[in-house]
Amino acid sequence: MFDVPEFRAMRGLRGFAATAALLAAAVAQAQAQAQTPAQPALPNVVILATGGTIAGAGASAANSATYSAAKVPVDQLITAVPEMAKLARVRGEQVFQVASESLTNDNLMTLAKRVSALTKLPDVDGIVITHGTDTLEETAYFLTLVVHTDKPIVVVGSMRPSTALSADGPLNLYDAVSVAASKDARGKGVMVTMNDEIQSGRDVSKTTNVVTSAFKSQWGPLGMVVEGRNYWFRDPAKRHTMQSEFDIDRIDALPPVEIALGYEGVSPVAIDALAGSGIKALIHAGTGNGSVADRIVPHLQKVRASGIVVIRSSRVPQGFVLRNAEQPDDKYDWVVAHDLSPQKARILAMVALTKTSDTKDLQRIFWEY
Ligand code: DAS
Repeated sequence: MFDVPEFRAMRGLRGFAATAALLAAAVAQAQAQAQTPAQPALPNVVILATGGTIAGAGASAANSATYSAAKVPVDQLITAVPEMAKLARVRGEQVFQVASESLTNDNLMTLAKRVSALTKLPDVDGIVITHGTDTLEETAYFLTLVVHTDKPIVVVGSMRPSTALSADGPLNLYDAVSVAASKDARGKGVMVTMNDEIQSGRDVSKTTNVVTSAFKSQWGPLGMVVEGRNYWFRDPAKRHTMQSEFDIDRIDALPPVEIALGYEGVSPVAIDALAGSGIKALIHAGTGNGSVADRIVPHLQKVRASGIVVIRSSRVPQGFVLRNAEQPDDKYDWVVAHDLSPQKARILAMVALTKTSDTKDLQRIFWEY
């Protein structure tokens, strides 16, 4: 077809023109690449999944509070937020798949040892732990006490299941990976990203049991994370991670520590029962500034006399317990929990008791951590 000299000539010319155009395009691309600096390699972030609402699923999108926790596997959590791939090279491990109210001391130890091992790997730049919100604050505090690293570790949950309208999990997870991938988040202790805020794992608590703004610190957040950028407003005030005298790699087990609540009309039954159960310390979650009902004082004195450490905390979420104010702590040889909630005082007591049961040393530890 068209096999005439003129066409042959034209076809030759067209072939030459096409080759020239391809060459020109190749040269232009090479020049462009030469001018565009190579993109720096993305940081490596590992997501350790433990369960909770962030992995929850409800029957319908309208179920923001009625759902089953701990259903969605970690790989699905990652694929649900493809934008994270622009922040970091992300990979996931399913450590547990449970609602966090059911986590045990052994689970805490397993998780912390895995986190510690990962932080030692040169190709791990940050770690995210997805977690139920009920005990998230306890895990975050435990990790900040015992994991020796300045790499960012971020614990994250959600108040609504992944299947709900306006689910908060995907953005919380995106923020957590963003912070974990950030150089400016190094050395801040273990953090929690919820509702655009970056909270200190030590200070944060779940203060409301249904809203997405549930997580608050009485001393305020460390900062905020917005569209993948961190805005810092304060640093942690207490010892953590690299500055901690406690190291998960040298802890084999956590001693039993329990909590007894103070309230109007309280009887000594719970305290007496706990005292006989083999505990090493008892946290008294008192009213007001750690007050103890007068009929309870002799029972706590008996607990102390048996060798069990007594630690006065308060059921009141704000403020801190003053030593020798509501009770003569020096005289009774009791410890005060400072600003720690009863549940966080228990975490610190378990960790501290792996090293000392001397009450003066324990009180120092409660001032410093
Ligand atoms: N049961 C809660 C938990 O796993 C669900 C949640 O809020 O994450 O902590």
